[in-house]
Amino acid sequence: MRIDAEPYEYDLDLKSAALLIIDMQRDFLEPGGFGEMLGNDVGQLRRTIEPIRALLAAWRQAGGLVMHTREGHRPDLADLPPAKRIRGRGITCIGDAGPMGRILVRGEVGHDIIPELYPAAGEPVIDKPGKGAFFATDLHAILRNRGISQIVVTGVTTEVCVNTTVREANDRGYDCLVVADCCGSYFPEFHEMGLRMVKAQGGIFGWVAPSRAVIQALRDVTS
Ligand code: TIU
Repeated sequence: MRIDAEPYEYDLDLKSAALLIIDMQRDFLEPGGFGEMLGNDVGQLRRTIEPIRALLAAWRQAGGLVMHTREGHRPDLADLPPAKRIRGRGITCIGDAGPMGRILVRGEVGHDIIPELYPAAGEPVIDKPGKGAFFATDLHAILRNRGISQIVVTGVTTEVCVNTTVREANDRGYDCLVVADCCGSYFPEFHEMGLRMVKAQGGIFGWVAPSRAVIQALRDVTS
């Protein structure tokens, strides 16, 4: 399945591919969570919801593997680096009570994935303590056990968790296709540069394509 991508076409093999949806959690996309705690306008990220929803529907329809990640920490905060706890130096810190429960803590309402993109039964959810989805998680083992070598990457934020994960994946030998309009940042210029960094130098970390190119390819195989 050829997808029109940059810097050149991406040859998607659905049986060897996973759609990875990174950190589409209330804590990043709704007021009162971690994103706002850091001083960000969470409205910047919400434009990604509809494109991801459409791609997710097409991917599920085609029978592809879907995986989700969530950034967050143990309720006892034993896995939280001290510098990360006070990041932003605001009034509230990770682990403090907020309107959606304790900020960035597993099991709290704010930590969970937004209802629009909620995981379906059987779709693996990876809980990660860091920015990269491979650090201190079983993502690599799950992908290998399922014979996955290609990752179609979506989610937030482009220059933080998406870029970190793509770099980790690239060094582990995965071919990453980043879906441009399905990623977002609190800073539009960082989003733009985050995508450019992936596809520069002949695709130094991977490929970039718009969701319409991926959805079109999926429709061609399912019709
Ligand atoms: N702050 C910011 O842009 N992002 C994060 O802290 N985590 C993710 O990107 N998920």
